[in-house]
Amino acid sequence: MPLTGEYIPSTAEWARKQAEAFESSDGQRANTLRGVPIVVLTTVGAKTRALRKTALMRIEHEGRYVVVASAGGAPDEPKWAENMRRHPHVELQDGPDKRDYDARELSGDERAEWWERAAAVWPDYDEYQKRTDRRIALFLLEPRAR
Ligand code: F42
Repeated sequence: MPLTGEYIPSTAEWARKQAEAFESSDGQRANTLRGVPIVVLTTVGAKTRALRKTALMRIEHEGRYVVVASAGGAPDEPKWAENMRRHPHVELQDGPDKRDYDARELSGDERAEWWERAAAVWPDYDEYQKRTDRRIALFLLEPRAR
């Protein structure tokens, strides 16, 4: 069941533009960052309950995805992370495919395994983690039963 609600654009202009161009072109445009594929995550706002759309690096393995709340290693966690803790039902668009997922925050060995996969796709994640005392959260997205 797709998410419904008012869409409120991100205040990060560059990221908003990429998310909107990607979504409006069915994933045909604005679909990479420095040549690496991206996806667009839709979350329900923790406070507004509005739809929030976020461009993120595409990290996929056997039909499941992980999203990395790095925000470039900024001290503050990206807002979409708390949205997902409050409302784990999310949508993810990969190319033309938009599906519903349940988000679950990772820890322990499972987190370490997926961190390796994430850093293999986007090595800067290791740099981002060095820049902040904040432990960068990883969320696993598992397909919801249709
Ligand atoms: N960010 C990452 O963290 N990881 C990535 O892998 C990543 C890849 C990526 C690729 C391409 C690209 O264009 C951007 C990429 N980004 C990546 C940046 C990402 O798209 C986001 O811009 C970034 O993670 C910051 O996310 P954010 O949710 O903090 O966005 C801010 C700028 C924002 O939009 N804030 C809103 C605002 O009004 O200031 C609020 C958004 C929100 O969700 N509000 C909540 C609500 O209820 O609506 C309330 C939140 C609260 O508790 O206050």
